[in-house]
Parts: sequence; structure tokens; C-alpha cells
Amino acid sequence: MTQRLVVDPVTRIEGHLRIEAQMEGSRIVEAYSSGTMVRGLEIVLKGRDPRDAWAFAQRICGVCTLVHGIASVRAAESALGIEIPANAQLVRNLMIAAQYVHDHVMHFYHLHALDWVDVVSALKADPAAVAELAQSLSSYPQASRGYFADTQARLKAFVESGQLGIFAGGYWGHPEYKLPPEVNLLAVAHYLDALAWQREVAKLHAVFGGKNPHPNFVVGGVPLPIDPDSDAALNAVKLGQVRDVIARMRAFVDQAYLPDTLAIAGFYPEWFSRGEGVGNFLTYGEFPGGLTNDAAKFLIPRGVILNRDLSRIHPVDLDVEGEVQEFAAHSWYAYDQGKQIGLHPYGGQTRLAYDGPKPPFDQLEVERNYSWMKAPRWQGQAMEVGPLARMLVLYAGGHAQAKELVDGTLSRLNQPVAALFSTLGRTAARALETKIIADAMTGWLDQLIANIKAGDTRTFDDSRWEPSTWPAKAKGVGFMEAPRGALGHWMVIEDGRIANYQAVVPSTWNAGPRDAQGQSGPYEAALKGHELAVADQPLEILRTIHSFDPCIACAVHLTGPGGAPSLVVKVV
Ligand code: NFE
Ligand code: MG
Repeated sequence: MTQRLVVDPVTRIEGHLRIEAQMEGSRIVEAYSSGTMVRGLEIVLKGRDPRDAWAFAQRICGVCTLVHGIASVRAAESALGIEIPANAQLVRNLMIAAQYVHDHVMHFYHLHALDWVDVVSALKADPAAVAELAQSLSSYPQASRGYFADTQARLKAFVESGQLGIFAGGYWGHPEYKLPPEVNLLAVAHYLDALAWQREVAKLHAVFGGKNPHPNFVVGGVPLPIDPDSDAALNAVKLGQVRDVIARMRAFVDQAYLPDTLAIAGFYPEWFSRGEGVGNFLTYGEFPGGLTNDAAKFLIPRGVILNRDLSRIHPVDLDVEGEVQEFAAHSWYAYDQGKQIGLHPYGGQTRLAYDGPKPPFDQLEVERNYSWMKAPRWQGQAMEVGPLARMLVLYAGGHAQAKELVDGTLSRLNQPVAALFSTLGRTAARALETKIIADAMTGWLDQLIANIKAGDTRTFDDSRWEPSTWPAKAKGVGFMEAPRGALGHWMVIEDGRIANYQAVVPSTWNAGPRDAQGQSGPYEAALKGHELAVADQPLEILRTIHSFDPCIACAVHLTGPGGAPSLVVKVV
């Protein structure tokens, strides 16, 4: 008998995601991913000054808070031929890296860990045994029996009050939770610590960009004066604060995030062979190595891996028509040329055309249109983007630290390279890239300080600031690697104003629906074949979907009227 399982909204993500799974018994035979609200920031951006676009675009999301600002200023710089000063490049690298570390730690503990960690089971842990375990795993400073006993007492107060608060609504006691109580308590303790840690490390954005979330940028550099003699500028005191934040980031990654990820993963070996996506991976590249935007000099390379073949990285061109395209064949959008074609983002269109059933409805019309997300494709193929894609291009490209981390992790967990393509492979890749990027931050800070000491305080190129210096027509692509994956903003400028603007976003790549060929997106492909242990508690769906770290606000750039969501898990 076939049945449709509906999870709407998926919680512990950003934005509004609906998953429908076609079940045969306890097995998912087809899955459908739907973004359920729309905003249309691409429409909002039309007609505006290209120098202002970043401030609007950045509001696409409150989680990857700076990435749309960066992609937008880079789009304008690409269109207008601006090369930003070295100090601006380094400050941007540090800000982007800080976003990764903050975002990935937050994802692991606050959005994903509870798919593996049973909070209620932590009440049964022996605090002395947890202390012993914690001390065997790392040198994290808070590892005493008293610390874990206190955490357990806080948790007990939550549970006894009948209000689990931030832990409400979990599938506690589900048979697929496999961790011993001690590991559960360790993870819950670090979950709570990570909340306070986030607040501290967000200060890096405030030093360089005035505030967090949504720090400030400027087309041509960073809006940040450097003056060792001024309290109002970047000076030695503020650089010292940045060094302190980087130290806190690196310590938490090394002492909590990485060891916790490995400790938890070790109890779930079967999840290293479940949740494979489409098997194709795309990166745009990130972290320019100096003055130049030459992708060949990026820390994370640009490229495509096809069919899980790590022996070859295919080149990617963001300006060429047939490479990146968005399809709307199963999305609630219309294209002037009809539903079957794909559009390169320079000529992309955002025309809303909802023709689905009137909400609330029981089930999506999956043979017709079923999402506010489009379906991005590279040379016609679905691509997974994000930490796993990046670790794969680093690994396949022979990056020494990536190789050491990946090989060391696999051997420790007794898993083959193919394990990377799974649900837990994705989760492990995120932790490993966080280590690489957090470590790299120290080098960028040292370079910035060396530049300043050598007398270079330039942070802004104003040669193209005045619209009178611009050509009548220009176009450019601003790309980056956002925490969730490859992000591109394509900007077309005519007579000093934005004529077209298209953002093709990581979660759109991963969470998008089927295309004109009927090919599934990565979420849809990854869910296929999952067996659910408990029919109305789809923990397995959450594990795999969360491994991608969804952000649907980014994916559809959006919000709509009404519709206060309540969790629906139902079988229809
Ligand atoms: Ni809103 Fe985002 C990131 C972007 S989306 S979180 O990272 O772009 O996938
Ligand atoms: Mg878009």
C-alpha cells in the first residue's frame, strides 16, 4: 500500500520547508521538497542603485547573515571592473570565515545534534562518567563532574516543570537514538555552552562591520577606516579583540565541535551509507589568496565532481549560458518562453505563478508545480553544494590538511571514502571544513597586521564610485561559498540602475524540486530508500534533511501573509 507522509514545516531549519514522502510500507520510494513561502527580493532589487543592492540582498537571510551582502558587492565589482584593496580582501576573508565557524557550530549543536542526541536520556547519565569521557576526548576546559552534574540539574528542572522549552517537541525515546546517556549529557552541555559562545564570537563582525547580524559593506572594499591612532577606526585594541575571538573559535572547534561530531558519529555507522544525494557536487570557490579574484588562487577551489568520481574536477564558468541555469518546470513560476526551458541568471525571470491547490491542502500536486524554489542545474544536472562539496574538491585537489583530516577521520571511524557521500559524511565534512577555515583565520589576521605595519591602510577603491564612470550597460556575477554552499548573484546594470538581478542560492541547489527532465533535487534524491522505524516519527527524514542545513528563506528569498505554522506530521 502506498501512502504520502507529510512533514510541514520541517523544524530546526531557517525558513519554511515541506517534505512529502511517498511510502511503501516503512520505506520512502519517492520524496518531494517544497519551499512554501515567497518574497521576491529579486523583484525588489530591480531599478535600484547597484551600490545599494547589498543592503537589500543581505536581508534575504538572518542566518548566513553576511553572504548575500558579499555576493552583491562582488556582483557590482565584477560588473564595474573594480579590484578591491588587499586589506579589504583580508577583512572580507575574516568576516566570511567567522560566518562559517559561527554558523556551522550553531548548525551542529542547535539544529542537527538533537537528531542524534536524546535529551531526556541525558538525565540518566552518571556525571562522573561523563567527566571521565569528556577528559578522554579533548582538553575542553569545562569537564568536571560538577559541571556535568549542574547541567543535568538544569535539564531536570526543565523536564520536571513539564516544559522542555527549547527541547520541546523532540522524538525523545525513539528507538533509533543509540547514544549512551553519558554521551547525550556531554552533547547537551556543549549545546548550552555553544549558545553563549555564539554571542562572544559574533563580535568579530561588529569590529569589522559595525554589527551582527547584517554587518556593513561597500562596493569597492570595506567601510572600515584603519588608523592605529584613532579610537573610531580599526586599531591595535580592536585587532587584539579579533585575535581573541579567533582563539575562542579555534578552541571550541578543536575541543568541542570536532571531537563531539566524531564521538556521536561513531555510534551511528549505518548513517555513513544512507542519505546519498545526487552524487554530483559543485563549488564556486572562496577565500581569495591576496589581491586578486583569480579563482585559481582560492583556498577552496572551484569545480564540479560528477557521479562521485573524485579523480576529476570539471571546470565551471559562471558567465557561460549553458552552465548554470534555473528551471521552473515544477515550480510556481512562469517563464516568458514556457515551462520547459532553463534560464541563465543574467536573463533570469521572477514571475510568480501559483497554480496549486488552495491551502491548507493535504498533498502537493507533484506531477505539476509544487515549490516556490526553482531547480538550478549545471550543464543540465542536479548538483549538491555545501561543506561536503567543498571538502570533496579540496580532497580531490590534494589539499594537504583536507587529506589529513578526511583520511584520519575515516580511518578512526573505520569507514571507506565512499562514506563521505552519506548523511553523516555531510555532517562530518562540515566539521572538518570548519577546522580548516578557523585555522586559516590566524594567517589572514597576521597578513592584515603586517600590511598595516608596512603602512598600507587602504580599504576602499573609489575609482568607480561615481556612476558617470560606468558604462551604459554592464553585467557581473558575484559569487562566494556561503556556509551552505555555492552562492551567486547575477547583476545586469543599465544606465546606472539594476535592470535584472538574480540570486541562485545554496539551499535552492540542494532543496529545489524536479526539473524539466524530471530529475530530483539533492534532498529528494537523498531521502529515497530511507526506512522509517516509527511511522509517525520521521526522525530519519530529519537526520538527512538537517545534514544539508536547510535555509529556505535564502532558497526562496522570502515571506508571505498569514500561515502561522504548526508542525504537521501526517499520513494521507
Ligand atoms: Ni539563509 Fe544561505 C547560506 C545563502 S542558503 S543560509 O549559507 O546563500 O543556503
Ligand atoms: Mg533566485
